[in-house]
Formats: sequence, C-alpha cells, structure tokens
Amino acid sequence: MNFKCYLTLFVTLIHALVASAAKPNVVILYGDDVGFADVGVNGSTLIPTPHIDQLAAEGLNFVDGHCPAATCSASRYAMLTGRLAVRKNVRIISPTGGMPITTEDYTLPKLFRDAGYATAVIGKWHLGIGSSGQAVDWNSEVKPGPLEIGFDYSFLVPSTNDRVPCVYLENYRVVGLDPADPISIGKRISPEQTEYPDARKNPESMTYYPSTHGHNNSVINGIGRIGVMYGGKSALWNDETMGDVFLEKTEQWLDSHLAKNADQPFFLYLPSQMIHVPRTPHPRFQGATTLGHRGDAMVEYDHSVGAVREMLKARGLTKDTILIFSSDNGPVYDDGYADGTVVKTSTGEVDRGHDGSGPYRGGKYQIYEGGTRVPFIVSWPGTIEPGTSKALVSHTDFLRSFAELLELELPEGAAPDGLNSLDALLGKGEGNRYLLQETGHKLALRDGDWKLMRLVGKAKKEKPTKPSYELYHLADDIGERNNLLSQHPERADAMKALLDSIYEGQPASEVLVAQ
Ligand code: NG6
Ligand code: CA
Repeated sequence: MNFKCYLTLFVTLIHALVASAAKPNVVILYGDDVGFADVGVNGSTLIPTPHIDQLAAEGLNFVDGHCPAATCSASRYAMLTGRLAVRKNVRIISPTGGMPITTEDYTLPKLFRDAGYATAVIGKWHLGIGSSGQAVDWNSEVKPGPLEIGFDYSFLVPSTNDRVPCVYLENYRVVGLDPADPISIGKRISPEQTEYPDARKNPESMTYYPSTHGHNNSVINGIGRIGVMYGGKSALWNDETMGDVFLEKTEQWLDSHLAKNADQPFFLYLPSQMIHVPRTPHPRFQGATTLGHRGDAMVEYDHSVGAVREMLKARGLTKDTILIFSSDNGPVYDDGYADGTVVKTSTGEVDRGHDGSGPYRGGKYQIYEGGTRVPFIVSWPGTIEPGTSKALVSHTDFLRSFAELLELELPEGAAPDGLNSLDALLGKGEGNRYLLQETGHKLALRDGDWKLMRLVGKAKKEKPTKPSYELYHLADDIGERNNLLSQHPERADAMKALLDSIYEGQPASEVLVAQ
C-alpha cells in the first residue's frame, strides 16, 4: 500500500468513527402518568426505583424537564412532531379516533430514518390509528398508523389499556385474531362475535376491581373499559403480562435488527402502559409497596427500565446509546378504578399515601407544574457527564435537537414549536430561557422562573372563552399559589404578548427564539 492508500484508509476510518459517535442509538422509555416524584431520585420514599435511580446516577437528571402536555395523546403528538397539540386540537383520543399526524407531517422517526437509522415503536400508542372520520377495519390491514409516519416496525396497544380494542397490533395486523370471531368497535358486525359483559348492566362482571366514570362499557378480563368491543376473543391481551410482552418484543426486535445490520443505528420508542389505569402489575410485583396497584405498577415499571438497560449492556451498546427516561404527563391516582391507590381513612379523609408530583401543584390534566414537570433523565455513558440539570427542556424540543445532533436540516415548516435544546440535553450550557406547557386550550409559558398561564373556559370546549391570565414566580412560590399578575403588569404584558401570538398561530420556534 502506498502513502495515498494509507491516507485514504485513515480518512475513511476517521469518518466512520465520527459517524458512529454522531449517530448514537436513541431509546426513549416513555412512562404513562408517571409523576415527577414517583421515582426515588426525585424524592419518592415509598416507591423503590433502584433501576431508574441508577440510570439517573449514570446520566443527567433534569429537574425542570417537561412533557409537552398534561395528557397522553397531546404529549405524544407534540413530541413526535415538534408542534403544539392545540394547533390540531389533539385531545385524549378515543378508541375510534384517527391519527392526527398526517403522512405529510415531518416526525421524529422520519428524522432518524433520514439519518439512516432503523426505527421501531413498541408499547402503548394512543395517537390514533386510521384516517380521521373513517372507521378502522380491525380484521384487515389497520392503517394509517406508525408505519406511515416513519416507523419501520410497530407492536402496540393501539389506544390505551383502559380503552378497547384490548388486543395487540403488530404492524398492520391484530395478533392472534381468529377470522371466525372478527373484531368490531361500537357495533356488532357478525352474529358469531364474542360478546363481553356491559359493566353498567353487569357490575358483578368486574371481577378484577370495580370501576366507574366511563370505564364501564365492555368488561374484558374482569376489567371495565372505555368503549364497546365485540369479537376478537382469541386475540385478547393479558393485562398482567403486558409489561413482560413489551420487553420480549423489544428484545426480539433488537436481536433481529442486530442480526441484520449491527452497524445501523436505531431509534427505539418504548412507550409503556405503566402506570396508567387499569394498573395490573404482574403478580410477582403485587404487594411490592404499601400504595396499592399504583405503587406496585411503578415498581414493575422500574424493573422494565432496568431490563432495557441490561439488554443494551449485554449487547455492548451502552456507550453507543442515548437512553431517555420520561413520562407523558403528571400523576393521577384512582382515575376511575378502585385499585387500592386511594384509601379513605377512618375519619373519612382521602389518603393517597404518596404525592407523585412532589412539591409541585396539580398533576395530570392540569396546567400547573405537576401536570408536565415529569421525570426526565438522559444518559449517554462516556459522552454526557452525569449530574443534575436545572435547564428548561421539553420533549417538544426533541425533533429540532436531534436534527442538530445528526446535522440534518429540517424541512420547511417542521417542528414549528420546538426549540433547539441540544446543548442542554448533552449537559452543556444553561439551556433555553423559555418553555411551553399545554392542556386542552390552556397554555403556559415559562420564562426562567416566571410562569404565565393563559387560561380559557372549559378545556373540552371547542371554542374557548376569552382568556384570563395568571402569573407565578416559581423560585419563591414553587406551589403556584400567589398570582402576581397585578403586581408585575409589565412582565405579564410582555409574556402575554408572546403567548397570545403563539396561541394565534405564530410558530413558537420563531416567537421565542427572536427574543
Ligand atoms: C380519561 C379517562 C382516564 C384516562 C384518560 C387518558 C375517564 C373518566 N377517564 O378520559 O382514565 O384514560 O382519559 O389518559 O374516562 S392518558 O394518559 O392516555 O391521556
Ligand atoms: Ca398518560
């Protein structure tokens, strides 16, 4: 080999090294309804979470890290598109709701795919399946879904674990479906279909534990669900093994991917059903805490997080993988199921035994900090210095931030409301000045420790009422109790102007970066 050949080889090697350093695998472990203080590292004492705590010890624990919204579908929409959910009025999607992300939208999995990654989603989807307004035929190819918006593989609980259909969907097909017992939602399509008890007429059929508040349509596996399902008996999931099934599928996908192309980086989105209702921890975790099924489900989830870390470690991938652990919204307690989470004391008071929001006000469904300030850990051993970060970061920022990491330019109009938080996510610099929070049509803007809320009438109203505002200073008032709107009119007006223009349609990435 002459000098030129050596030089070419050297340059190629350097390129390969730089490329692999710049293209780490990315795994997002997305908890469901896990509150800020449901993990030990953020103050939980009654729920042991040694695996999550270990992940935090090896990574960066963001203590002012947020999911985009205070409910699930809205957060997922904003995380995958970098766009506020209110732009498309994305609320809690019903079992028959279509996918609000269109095939034209640019998404996080499309970004990774464009960067040469393999992409997969395994877990609870709750981002709508099928086209809006058109009924999905669960007995044939179920689409559009994740495969149309950038994922190469999907294994899903299609909606939520408290909503029908209670079956797994692998790519386009319901797993284990018997064509002689077809599935339908809402109405019966064949006289042969299995019929499930109606919780309202047969409350005794809720043998797992009773439920109310809309979780009282079809009773499946002894648990009342939202929505009516017919058929599909052979395909029903087992609630208690769901966590294990997701782990098995993750391991299978990982091994088949590595067998095919061990050098291709991957993006693995793992949204768990834990600790959403109905909480059905595997019997080996039942009784692990004194907090009923909610605490026990969190212990099981911690086990799952540890199992994914082990899977990566066993395959020598720890240093090549950015592992993110977070949640889609803040905590909620019984949420309609009598699962032992909330108990009445002898004096008749309600006792939750534990506060999943820690020092923050509110939780799921709310615009207060407890609604969106969630566990948020980013680890990349060998690259990200472990520690704690106070930077303001949001999942809405992922699309723009990973584009920066992968040195890809976003298409025009992509990620309109996401900010570039890459430096903060990697533990460099102080992070962005601003952060957005939303639930329904309520929005909040953080400017450092200041928080302005833009409140409208009922969150479920299509046409929101005239907004009112509240202003808090979190450094002095962590519990958001003292509305300082009238004491700081100038600050309030400046923040109102920003928030109003964002609500009215200006991309937050332009409004907030121009400041
Ligand atoms: C609510 C459900 C709740 C939960 C939530 C969605 C009732 C009374 N409550 O409507 O149980 O499913 O929707 O949760 O039906 S989320 O985390 O997926 O957003
Ligand atoms: Ca949720």
